[in-house]
Amino acid sequence: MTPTKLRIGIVCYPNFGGSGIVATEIGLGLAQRGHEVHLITTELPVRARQSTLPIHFHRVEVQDYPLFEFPPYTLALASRLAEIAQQTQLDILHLHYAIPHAVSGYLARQILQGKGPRIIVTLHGTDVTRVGCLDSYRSVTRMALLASDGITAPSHYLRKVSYPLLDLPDELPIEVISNFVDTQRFHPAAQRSRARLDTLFPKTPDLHGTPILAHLSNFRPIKRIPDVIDIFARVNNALPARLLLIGEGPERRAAAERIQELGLQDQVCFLGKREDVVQYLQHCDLMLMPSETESFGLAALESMSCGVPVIASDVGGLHELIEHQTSGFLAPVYDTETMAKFAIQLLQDPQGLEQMMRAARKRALDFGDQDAIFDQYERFYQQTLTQTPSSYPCQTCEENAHHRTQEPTRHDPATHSLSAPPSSAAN
Ligand code: GMT
Repeated sequence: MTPTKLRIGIVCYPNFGGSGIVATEIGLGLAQRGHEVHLITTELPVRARQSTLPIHFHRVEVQDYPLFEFPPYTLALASRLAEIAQQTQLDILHLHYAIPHAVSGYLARQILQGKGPRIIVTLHGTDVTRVGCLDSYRSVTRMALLASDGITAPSHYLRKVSYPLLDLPDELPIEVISNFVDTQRFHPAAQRSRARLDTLFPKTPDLHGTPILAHLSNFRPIKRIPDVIDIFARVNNALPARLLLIGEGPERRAAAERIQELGLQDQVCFLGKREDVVQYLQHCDLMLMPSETESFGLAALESMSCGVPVIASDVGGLHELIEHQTSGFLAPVYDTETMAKFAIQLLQDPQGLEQMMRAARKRALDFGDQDAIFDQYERFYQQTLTQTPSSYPCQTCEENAHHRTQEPTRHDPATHSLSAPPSSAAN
């Protein structure tokens, strides 16, 4: 889209979490477009490992010391960001997941004495809804966000709740830029076949060819794994089925125990963490996402892009992504009975299932195709670069109580005035 090539630093948690995936894919997509991309993380993110694109990787080393109960990652990252920003003359520093990355970015700017790249923070979900809003983190996160040059969120839901939860002023712009998927990589199977996954269920040959429900997550309590199992058990009572669990996390052991208690162990396959999820997803019938909250639900979009409809709780960004009864189903959170009812209804109606599979794929193409989203990020970066860099709070006027009570949106260091930028979008 834009001919200007930028030097972009990207910071994220490099694990299997959605925020790390989104951050890495933005980096890869923008490198593909000719920008100079620097990934600054504790290890090379999963999705960057197999890429041949010329991405620069800078490891963040967190030095430990016997006195420390917790190694100070925030400080190590801040020092590394300042060093890299200076060495590589970054134009943009894009920080994913506010805690503590927004604060490290803020500190890096202080080290660079206000010079250096424009700082953009992408809020992802629990950095606002579960962690950022806690007393232990809210004030420092808020301060770092006020001092940033731009903030984005992947859904209107997350944008809206960020204001009250982080106590942000209404005038502070938060740009909604949706999460996205590579619809060419995450695609429906040329020939969908449940039988392709039969080898994953070797102990139940009599069930080979029966429907397969899937769940993909990091198995944290917020994902409601017991509800996934409950929905599956209800479906299986109505019609024989199988369950594919993809991912790894703290709830996995309890899940295995519950499945054993229900006597369903031979119908459930734990695949663990996978980098190659497409080949499994694209042969499943349905995806279950009964999460307690979800700012976006990246796994739902990936599943839909593979032509697999999602039955989800009607929360957060899932409400914006899934069109109820067209490209999936939404039910009240914790209502496993209704979610199971939708699943049974669909699995008993092959034509309806086919139709919904096509609608899910279409929704992914229309809503979250990555090229349109990369255009948006490029525009947002350019817009941020045309603004005066933010430097709130500033040494010169830090003592000015007026500035604090007026809740500045962006502080202009040239005039020490505090005003909303031209593109200010009200809450
Ligand atoms: O916020 C989190 O729980 C972590 C984060 C992650 O790294 O997995 O997930 C959030 O960010 C994803 C990418 O933007 C979203 O798709 C997830 O919906 C969101 N998770 C929650 O809001 C619970």
